[in-house]
This record gives sequence, structure tokens and C-alpha cells, in this order.
Amino acid sequence: MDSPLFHGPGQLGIPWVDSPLFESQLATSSASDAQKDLARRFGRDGYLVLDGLIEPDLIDEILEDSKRFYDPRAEFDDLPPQVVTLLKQGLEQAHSCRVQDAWWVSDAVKRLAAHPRVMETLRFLYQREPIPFQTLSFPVGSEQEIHADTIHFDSLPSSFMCGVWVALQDIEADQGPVIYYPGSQKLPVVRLEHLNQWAEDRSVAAGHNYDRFVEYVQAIVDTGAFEAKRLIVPKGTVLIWSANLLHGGSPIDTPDAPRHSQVTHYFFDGCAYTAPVLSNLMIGEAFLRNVWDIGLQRHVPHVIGGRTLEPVGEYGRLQRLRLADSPAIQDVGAAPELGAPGMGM
Ligand SMILES: O=C(O)CCC(=O)C(=O)O
Ligand SMILES: [Fe+2]
Repeated sequence: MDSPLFHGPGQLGIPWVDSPLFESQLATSSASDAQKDLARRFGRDGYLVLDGLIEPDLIDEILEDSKRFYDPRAEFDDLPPQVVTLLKQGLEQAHSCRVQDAWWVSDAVKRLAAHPRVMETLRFLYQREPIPFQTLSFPVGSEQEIHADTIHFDSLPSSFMCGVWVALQDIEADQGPVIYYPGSQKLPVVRLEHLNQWAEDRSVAAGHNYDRFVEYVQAIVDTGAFEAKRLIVPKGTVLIWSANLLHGGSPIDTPDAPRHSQVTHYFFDGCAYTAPVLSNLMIGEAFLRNVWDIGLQRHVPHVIGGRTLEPVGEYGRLQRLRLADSPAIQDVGAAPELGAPGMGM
């Protein structure tokens, strides 16, 4: 029991609040009673609703900037073409209008993604450094099917990921509020092998595999085992959901009702970062995410147990990982170039 692995929260490759050692570590922690309560609730329910964290002025600045990034005619000549494609592609969707990674063109979006009070809360909940790696800006409800983010974004070891959703306006029941299922984060993390699926080299397979996942989640919801909650909240409210919590966007009852919100997705440091829906993790083939820290504006390496990993070989879009400092397997092949920042899905 002298190993630091068992003393320090955040040392194990299991998120702190899910760890069997959580309660005993909490008992000896210097955290305030209020913080302890927060961590316990996050562990039990898989989410937290917080208010008073975000300055109204910052939200107004985002809303002002969003007029430009939601405008389909806006031109961004100073940006790399692949970033412009990224910014524009969600606007063209008939359903679920959104802009991915608007932080490229809005400093306010970037500041919300790396907001010190959000970062501080996540750092405490996970006892690791949070990495904001993707923003999604929504002018209307997403009407997104119920899912867990672990199918899109998961770490190795698993579940060092969360979403933070911020209401940029008051949200009422008819505007397609976020829907979520408290406690569902305790279900097993599901990957393709649990659904009898494989990731193929061609991207077309991803949609098919995702459909199977959505059917699986819907079957869980249909059992009635989890109570649905809808997020009807004032402007400025923050919802944190853990990676495996089931959530989505409820139907919009009033057509064209706005539902301005920003979601930022976070990983935590000391992990490798994958897209499970595009990976065969059961046989060590990973679609690795190219993680760009939006706050620090730097690339984040894949690290497990303090040792850096690098990708080797390529199987279509899939790769294997090896320890960068392991001489034994130096001859496996050269690591391919990593792509441009922010190009993860
Ligand atoms: O905003 C929503 O309705 C859901 C968004 C979502 O699921 C996500 O960004 O992970
Ligand atoms: Fe999600």
C-alpha cells in the first residue's frame, strides 16, 4: 500500500470519482465539504449543473461573434482551407445546424472553452489536467439522438473525457433542451466488439457502426431503467457530463426557436486519445485523434503511464501504438505525420 498509485487521487488509470478508492481518498483530502459534495454527486449521477461560473459579458461576446460564424456567406480567407471546411460543414446540414471549432474565429469561444473556473472544476473532479480539444456552437437545438460520447471520443485508459455544455440564453421546454439520463454513465463502456461490429478502412463503415450503437442506446432507454431529465435553465448555466453519460437533444417543439449553446469537449492528460467508433481497439488498432489543446494552443502527445506513445503502421485510417522509447520494436516502421490541429472529428 506504499505505492503512490494508491495514495494520490488521479494516479490510477480510472477516473477518480469512479475509482473504488475514491471515498477513502476523499476522506483524507483537503477539499472543502462543498467540493466533496460536488465530486460525490458527479460520481453518483454522471453530471453536474452549475451556475454563476460564466460572466454574462463573455456570453454576449460569443453571441456577437456568432453572427459571423453562423453566416453561410462569411469568408475566412486568412484560415487554412481545411479549417474553413470544418467551420462550414455543420452549417450545410439540413438538420442539427452547428459550427465546429468556432474558436478559430472567435476569441470569446476560445476563452469559454478554457474558462479558468470550468478548468478548475474539471481539474478537481478528475484530479488531472483538462484539455479542451473541440468546441461545438449551436444556434438551435441539436435534436441529436441519445448517445454516450465514449463512442466518439475515448481515452486509453478509458473515460478520461467529458463534455461541458453552456446555455448562451434562457432555455425553455419547447426549444429542444438537452436530455440526459442520470446514473447511465455506470453502464459498461460500449465499443464495436460489443455490437459485433468492425471498423473497416473505408469511412462509410463508421456511419453503419454508429447506427448500431444508437440502436443499442435506444434499446437501453426503452427499458425505462433510467429517468430522463431535460435541461430547462437560465442563460449562463453549465452542464458537465461524464464521457459515458447517455444524453442528446430533445425534439424542437417551436420551429425556428433559437437555442444558443456551446459545447466544449475535454480530454485529460496522460492518456492516448481515440475514436472508438472508427477503431478496432480489441485488436490494438486505433483511429488516433490528433489532439490540439485549445487553451494552450499546442499539440497533446499520446502518453500512458508517463511514457510517450507514437503511432506506427497504417491500416487505412487505423494505426497501432508503440512506446516511443522502446528499442525492442524500433524497426516496426516510421510514424506517419500527424495532421493539422483541430482536424479531429
Ligand atoms: O447540445 C446537444 O443537444 C447535444 C450535444 C452533444 O451531445 C455533444 O456535443 O456531445
Ligand atoms: Fe454528446
